[in-house]
Amino acid sequence: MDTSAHQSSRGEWDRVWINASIATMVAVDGSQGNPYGAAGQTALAVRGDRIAWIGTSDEAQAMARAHGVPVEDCGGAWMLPGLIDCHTHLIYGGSRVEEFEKRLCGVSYEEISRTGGGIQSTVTATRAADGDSLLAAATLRARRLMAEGVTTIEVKSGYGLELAAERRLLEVARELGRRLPLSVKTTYLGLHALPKESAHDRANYVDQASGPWLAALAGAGLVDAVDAFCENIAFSIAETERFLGAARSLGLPAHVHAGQLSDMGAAELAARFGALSADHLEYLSPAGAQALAAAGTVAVLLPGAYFTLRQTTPPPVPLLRHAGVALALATDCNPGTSPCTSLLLALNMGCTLFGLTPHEAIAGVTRNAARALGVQDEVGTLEVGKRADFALYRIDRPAELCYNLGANPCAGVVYGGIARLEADGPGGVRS
Ligand code: DI6
Ligand code: FE
Repeated sequence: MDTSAHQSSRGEWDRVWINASIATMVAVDGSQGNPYGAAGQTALAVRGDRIAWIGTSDEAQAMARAHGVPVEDCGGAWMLPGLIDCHTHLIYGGSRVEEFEKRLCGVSYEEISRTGGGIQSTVTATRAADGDSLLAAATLRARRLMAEGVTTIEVKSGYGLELAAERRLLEVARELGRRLPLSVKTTYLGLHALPKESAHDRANYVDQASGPWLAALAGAGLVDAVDAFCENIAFSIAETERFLGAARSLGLPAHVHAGQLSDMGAAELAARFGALSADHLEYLSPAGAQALAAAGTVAVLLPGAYFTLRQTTPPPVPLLRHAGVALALATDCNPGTSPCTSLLLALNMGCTLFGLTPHEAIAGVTRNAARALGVQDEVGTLEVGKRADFALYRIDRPAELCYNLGANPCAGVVYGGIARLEADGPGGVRS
């Protein structure tokens, strides 16, 4: 896409933002001075839901005066592409706060799972919840993400584990995208956990999830991609392969939960299927990293889960870097291992726990997160022709987004060219 400043006739702007420090997040090879892009360009114009022009504030003001274009003064705020949370389990019933509290009061994991805790308790609560209550709870979580400048999220199913409940989760995800100024990509996480009723019939569960359930959900237009938790406590390489093969035959792209607790070769499997992303990757071999690089599969790192599980082996970032794998970061928002609705906190953790540079971390929630969802032609960078999704931050430099612990410097969000300049907080998002 052309980032040059002269793409549209200035009379065709709907609105122009001036006096911003613009981080386009366009990859600039060998860029030393400003890896965030757009040095000297401080204005951005919008036409419809697209970015129409990027240039200097002087030019923008002259054109705005000549053509009567409305001007928004950013007052020196930093402008970034709308952030993308490319891995969430945002929709679920119930909460696991009691479990959290019990554990911290000395109750063992074994006791908790014997008494119905853990992932199965979320499955039970999710199956019992109706669409409206799932939507209400997910809306609250989505608004917390949006208040930080998030404009695109991925949402996985995986807490229904039976056709009707999985369908309800995916329908709620679609509804969320219709109701909020937020783009939602849906993922059918058919292989997340084995439901209790299938404890003695694994093969049948995998058959159902890969066959009739996948076909029905995809046929209803509810599935943008699929995902599987390939892990010794979840699903094997062979089971994951069966599921991904079924998805491929329907033309659906894949994500894979790979290497969270052990290296079973799930990254290589993801690469073999040309997956959009392989996620977690605390346990990854050099061959796995090479395979991801060769396939162009994005590594999605999830420091919230690493932190919550108090893991001590971080993903091998130097290995991934050296292999040339694109790195993304996400919240992994889920009730069990990452009850996190702050992508800015994930940025901080990506730097402090995993050793990403601030530039890598920010690319991981913009440009590379877009790639992880296959939406890089639409969003993820600020370029003429892309959707006008951007966020404004009151910060001195982009790294401040990673530096703060628990602050939200977002001063406004524009989604599809429509401004929401007031930082009106989680309750005040246009809907
Ligand atoms: N990896 C995780 O950490 C979560 N799911 C997954 O695939 C755990 C989900 C939960 O405990 O509810
Ligand atoms: Fe996850």
